[in-house]
Amino acid sequence: PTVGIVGCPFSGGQGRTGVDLAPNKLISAGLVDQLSALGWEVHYNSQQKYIDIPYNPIPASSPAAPSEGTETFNGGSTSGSGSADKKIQRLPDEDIGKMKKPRLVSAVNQKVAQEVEEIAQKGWLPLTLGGDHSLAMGTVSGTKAKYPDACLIWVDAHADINTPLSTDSGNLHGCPVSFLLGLEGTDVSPFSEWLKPCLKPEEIVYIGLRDVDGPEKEILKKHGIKAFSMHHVDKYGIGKVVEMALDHVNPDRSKPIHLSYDVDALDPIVAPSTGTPVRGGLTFREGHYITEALAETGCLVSVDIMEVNPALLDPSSVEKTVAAGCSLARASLGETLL
Ligand code: DIR
Ligand code: MN
Ligand code: MN
Ligand code: MN
Repeated sequence: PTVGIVGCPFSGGQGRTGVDLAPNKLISAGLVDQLSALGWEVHYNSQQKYIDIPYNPIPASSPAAPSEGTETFNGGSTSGSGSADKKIQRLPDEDIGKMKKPRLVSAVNQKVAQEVEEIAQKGWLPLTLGGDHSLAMGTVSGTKAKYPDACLIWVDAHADINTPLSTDSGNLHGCPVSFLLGLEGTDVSPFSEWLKPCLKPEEIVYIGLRDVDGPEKEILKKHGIKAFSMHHVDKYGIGKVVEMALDHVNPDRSKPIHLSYDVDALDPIVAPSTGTPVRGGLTFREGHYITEALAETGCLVSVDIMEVNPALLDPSSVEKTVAAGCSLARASLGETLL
């Protein structure tokens, strides 16, 4: 089997820089060799296609210090010292309604959608390393282009289903699911120029929720979207929750599965270096059980590992979080304990 790693160094869907450093960190930690050792042929993109997007992603006042040799198209890349950067004309990216950095988020996700689709069309498994979770607009769109009947398993502390109308923060990493579903307010430029609603409410299931905004709860209820919160994990155990989740979106275990994994689903003790940690999360084993059980179905066709932020907290926290990102990727691609 072949995996195509889409490293996407993007932080424009939320307010904290550093999440753009995760793809390089996960690769530096040895992910390519680890996946090769599991028997995968591994292809890894250069991230080059993401650096020439012509929107200024950060306010002029932001301090910026990109590390040498790190290709980013957000935090720091506009500081003027990067040689690649000087060739890029930066256009303003004003808020649209409440949405922050809409042009940048849209342009990046359009490229991600193309890249994920290209990899999937070859019959390879796209493994997208975020970057923030707004990138799932692109990854899921790309997967759905190849596999129209794919279901989506969203592992997260958050529902990420705010609409451009309901969002309080304006951060688009809190909104990707509403765009994929085509909810009210998402038929808006520049997204509507490429992002077509591709997901039905009965095709998504959540695991790990514990920080859901009021309007998001209403949206989940209104559309009858299945969600297993941490309460359900406590009540039934993770084994039963994954079984019930699959029974909902994939009763015959016959449909392709896209797994979109936000590492903040894990407890902050397990994955501390992430932008919006919420206590009371999945244990290390619960978090990995989900990926192992999904790998066992043989239906996984696309995987996202999102929201690792190597710029947050101390070196030991970063190491834990990066290691968790790598081990979740390995388990999703079939690593077993025995
Ligand atoms: C919140 C937080 N619901 C928002 N969302 C986060 O900004 O819309 N998503 N952190 O990952
Ligand atoms: Mn989250
Ligand atoms: Mn998320
Ligand atoms: Mn988040």
